[in-house]
Amino acid sequence: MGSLGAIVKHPDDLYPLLKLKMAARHAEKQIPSEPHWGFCYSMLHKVSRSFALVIQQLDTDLRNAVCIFYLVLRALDTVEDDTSIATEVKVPILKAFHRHIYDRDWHFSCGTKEYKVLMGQFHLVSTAFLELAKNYQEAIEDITDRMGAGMAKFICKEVETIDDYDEYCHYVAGLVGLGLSKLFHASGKENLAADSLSNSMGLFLQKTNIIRDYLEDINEIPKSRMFWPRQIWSKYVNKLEDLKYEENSVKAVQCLNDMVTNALMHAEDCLKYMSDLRDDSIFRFCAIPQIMAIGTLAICYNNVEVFRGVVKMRRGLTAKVIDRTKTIADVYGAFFDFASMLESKVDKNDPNATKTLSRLVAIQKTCRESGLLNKRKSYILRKENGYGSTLIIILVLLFSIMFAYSSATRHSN
Ligand code: D61
Ligand code: MG
Repeated sequence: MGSLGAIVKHPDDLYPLLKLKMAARHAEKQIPSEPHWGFCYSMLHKVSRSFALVIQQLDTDLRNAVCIFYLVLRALDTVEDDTSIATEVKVPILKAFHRHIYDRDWHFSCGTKEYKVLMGQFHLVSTAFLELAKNYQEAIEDITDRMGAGMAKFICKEVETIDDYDEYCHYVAGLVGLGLSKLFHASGKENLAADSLSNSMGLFLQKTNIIRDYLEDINEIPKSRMFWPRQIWSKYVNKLEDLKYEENSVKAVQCLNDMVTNALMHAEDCLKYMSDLRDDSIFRFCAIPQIMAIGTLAICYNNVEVFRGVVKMRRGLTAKVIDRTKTIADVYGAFFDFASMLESKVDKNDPNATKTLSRLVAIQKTCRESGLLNKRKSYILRKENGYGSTLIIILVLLFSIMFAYSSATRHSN
């Protein structure tokens, strides 16, 4: 659907979309003038528009550390993801990456498009890294070391069991959660969160990506990449690629629902992590991606389109999430709404229906027990399938003008 069509169907997307556009424009104007910091921030905008927006609202000193943390790990991930690099070249780079960040002369060319630019100019990221406070540098180095070693381990190893799946996701995303918690603590704004909760924040996001990106990853050239654990998909098909063929649609959707049910396990830890945050901008930075994740799971669940193309949240809905996520009450509200949407999509004949429903009920219970549900402006699902407030306001205005006009003409007669 074109953007105009989307707005006619969801008129109350218009205001948050415009607001988001202005915020993005404002953020791009704020790019620092020193060349290395300028490069880092403009790279951040090119590589991840959504993370760039949430990072932008952190205070300068923490923002710089998070920006470099992001770019260092994105560069490491570019090495991991480049399927054209031979294993014997790739593994040593992944393992030594945490040392390369201190070396302004280190350089390795790989990746495509904006990732290629990031790798080509990596010395500018190193230069900025070396200007960070020592405690930030140490946290970034430690996570880069552990992530690189974990990625190297999985270069030669497939994700077989659910434990392997959790272990892989720990390396590539759970560790980001641990590192961020360290940076938040180092900034003096937050208490240090428990590792298991920080890990869950990353697992929930990574598992959502892995579910949503099935088709893109399986079709990867020259070699497909597979992250769905055999222990789950082997219950439904003989080979992971069989899920994409039309004749297996029923099994494919059951497998997808099994994967979504697995991801939902982390939702309650995420709610606990977010409810412990005290700083407003750190809170928003953490909460926005989490709400997008549960929203993405809700649209992917029981949806065969995941095996046919890209299933993504509407841009307008994303803009609404960014606009309306201010407090923990908004998070409970969004999790409650998306859990309800998921609940309405569960088919009684799905092999995991009971398990899925019990996870959803648990999430709804946590949200209800917060005592904050009725304090919210009702959220996402509101007016999702009708005409929104904008249209109603326009109609009311139109009618009042007509009424005023007709009564004015009546009085003059
Ligand atoms: C609070 C706020 C943000 C959080 C968090 C807690 C906990 C964890 C994360 C963000 C990380 C979530 C990663 C989810 C997206 N997955 C990927 O990008 C995959 O690559 C993983 C390795 C590189 C991680 C780089 C990263 C990502 C987000 C960050 C960050 C670093 C630093 C600070 C803030 C956020 C994925 O990438 C390709 C793709 O998704 O298409 C992959 O290769 O599997
Ligand atoms: Mg990767």
